[in-house]
Amino acid sequence: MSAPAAQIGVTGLAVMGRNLARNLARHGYTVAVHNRSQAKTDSLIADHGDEGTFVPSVTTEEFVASLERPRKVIIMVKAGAATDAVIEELVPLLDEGDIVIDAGNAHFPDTRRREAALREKGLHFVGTGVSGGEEGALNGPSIMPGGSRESYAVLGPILEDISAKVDGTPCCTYVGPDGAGHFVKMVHNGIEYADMQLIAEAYDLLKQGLGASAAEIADIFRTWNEGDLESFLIEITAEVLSQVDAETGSAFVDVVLDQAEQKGTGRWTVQNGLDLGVPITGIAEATFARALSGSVPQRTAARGTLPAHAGSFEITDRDAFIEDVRLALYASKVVAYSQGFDQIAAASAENGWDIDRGAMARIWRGGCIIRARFLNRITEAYERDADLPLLLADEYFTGAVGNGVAAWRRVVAQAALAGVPTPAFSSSLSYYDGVRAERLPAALIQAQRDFFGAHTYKRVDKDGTFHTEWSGDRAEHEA
Ligand code: NBP
Repeated sequence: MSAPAAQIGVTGLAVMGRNLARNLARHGYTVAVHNRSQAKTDSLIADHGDEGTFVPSVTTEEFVASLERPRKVIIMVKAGAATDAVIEELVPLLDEGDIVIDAGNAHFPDTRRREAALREKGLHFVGTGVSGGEEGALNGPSIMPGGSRESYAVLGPILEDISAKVDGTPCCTYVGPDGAGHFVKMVHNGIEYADMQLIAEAYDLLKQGLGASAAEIADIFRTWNEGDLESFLIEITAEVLSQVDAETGSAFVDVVLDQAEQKGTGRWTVQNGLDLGVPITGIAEATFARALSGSVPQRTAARGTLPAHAGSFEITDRDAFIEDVRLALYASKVVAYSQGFDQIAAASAENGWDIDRGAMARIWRGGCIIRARFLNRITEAYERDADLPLLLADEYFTGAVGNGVAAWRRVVAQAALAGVPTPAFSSSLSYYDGVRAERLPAALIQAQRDFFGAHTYKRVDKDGTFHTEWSGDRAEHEA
């Protein structure tokens, strides 16, 4: 008897692929499964074969043959060369109209290249962001698919089915053509960096400002998780801070080496922000803060050498300080998201992606690492005005952030006086003050540029482009 035709296939059965395949099977889909080395396929069937209908294959040829048409093949392998290798193997075996889905963490320019190459062969290529780690892949991730609308019509219902749900709404929607899905996933990860850094700064302020223990700070985060800050990251922060190291009996966080690693998506986000000229200072500071933490020779050279000339925190009202830090955290977080959504808007305009930012906030409400209550507020803001030029300027956010500005200033000022680094808190406040300024010192920069490079300038009082003869009679000419 021939094996049943599978509705969808997954190749690459490490933690993510294995769990995504199980998620599909648990939702009643017949799932073809394949892995380069057979052992992972065998162990999936041995451990979880009873969770649904799997069609295991040893070779790529068998795998492709086990799929109904149009074939839907999810690739879940290590991003980069492995993805190209798998595509190369698959493509000659596929037929026009088949859909190849890359659900790994591809860099969006690679997705654009692959989509164009497969489109030429009559195939659909869907670069899909998947967030939520292995737990999300199994129980419902946030899914950000790009590619053609035609492919989404076939694939979308399946992906929506297996995605996380919030209030009955799937955390999956069509993002936009070619690399749009992976782009949005990249910005999601960049925002995740900013969110984590801001939480870490809040923890440090509470620790150094109040001399609070990890367990005490865990309780503060637990309380915060009942309000506007409610989110997965705040929740797990409380969990991590409550953990006691079995070996030493110390707080777990105190035995972890203070060097944060990164896999590269934060760096991609910052590089792209620079390419687009969009200030994503929250994400950039978060990425650089990780780099600083890992700069061991520099830290060794500076520790105990660079004078601090710092005072200490002067906190008279413990609860008021905690509330100030909470408000500063919320305001800085809104800045980071506002900047990330600006980046999405800029890339969308540049690439003709037509991304609905409110929908992106909606599909991030569940399944993914940055899932949070306040994403509803972002969706509502873009529902009020789909072309909102600045999320911070939405009526809800002006109120919510405005409410905390005085606290934010106090926290950043106290940290600076006490010599405690708050790169993301303070740069976010600077961004806030910069973007709302009546007039910026950029006028002087433009004048300097005209002085040494004849780069010209515009005037506040009349139209046109001008240059001053700096090395001559200093007369102004229209350029
Ligand atoms: P890994 O990123 O660890 O990749 C391992 C898989 O890639 C194995 O199935 C391996 O096959 C396969 N593979 C490699 Br390596 N080279 C290959 C090649 N040349 N041809 C065919 N297969 C090859 O797996 P993962 O952690 O499950 O992540 C999968 C994807 O999902 C990645 O792109 C990752 O960035 C993304 N992602 C991961 C997470 C997470 O939390 N882990 C979250 C979101 C997205 P083998 O078994 O034969 O070696």
